[in-house]
Amino acid sequence: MITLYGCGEGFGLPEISPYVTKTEVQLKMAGLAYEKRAANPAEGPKGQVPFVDVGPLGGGVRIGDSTFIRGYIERTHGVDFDEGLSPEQRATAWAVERMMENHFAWALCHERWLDPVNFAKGPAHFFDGAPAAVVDGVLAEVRGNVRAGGMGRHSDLEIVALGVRSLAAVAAILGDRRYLFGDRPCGVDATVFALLAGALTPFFEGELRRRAEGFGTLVAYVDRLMAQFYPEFEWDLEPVRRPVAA
Ligand SMILES: N[C@@H](CCC(=O)N[C@@H](CS)C(=O)NCC(=O)O)C(=O)O
Repeated sequence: MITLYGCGEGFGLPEISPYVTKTEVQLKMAGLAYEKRAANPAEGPKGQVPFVDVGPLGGGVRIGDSTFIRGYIERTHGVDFDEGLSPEQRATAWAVERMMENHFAWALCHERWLDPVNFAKGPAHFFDGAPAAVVDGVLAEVRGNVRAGGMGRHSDLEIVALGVRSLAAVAAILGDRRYLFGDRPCGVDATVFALLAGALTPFFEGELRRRAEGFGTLVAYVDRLMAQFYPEFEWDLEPVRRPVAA
């Protein structure tokens, strides 16, 4: 039995962490049974979620990082998430995955963590009950990480502009297809779905979300994959779609 450790439902999403969502969707794509538990990222082998425990009765080997978990699933369970893709499509899939996880995700992190209103209603609750100094320390660390990743060196408008370029790139690759590379989902669909759902959740306000809402094909793509992989979850984009009263 595989045990998947993540954050759990929240922020208007079936899973708070986009990386955990990616792994969960890939487990569902592979048709593998798994159990899900909430964990403190520090308990994972890389100090982050997701991580999985793949031993019997949850006492076995722990693997951290969504990309290495994917590799484990593919090697151990005879799955190729990119089956049927040409070498060029596989290369594009990898490039899109890196763009979304290592670039777009920083724009999302900036909107969620460094906008004071979004932070207060969302991530701040990870630290409920903690002294203010602890919260300030975490925020300083996040700000440092966003800056070290490069994104935090830009103005708010520049960060949104970079995020929008990634959205436009994904929309161009998707075209009018059901999934990124055709009629069946491949590995990178899990990543793209996870990051786009994170950007679109009506739980947070922000320019990046507003710009994401403007990509109708991406909104429909997230709706589709949400219904397919989280049919039990009430994905409520109504506040986003409802016309704003004059
Ligand atoms: N490269 C990692 C990224 C995972 C990641 O950034 N996880 C975040 C939650 S969204 C985390 O655990 N952050 C806690 C930390 O870095 O201390 C993956 O693909 O799994």
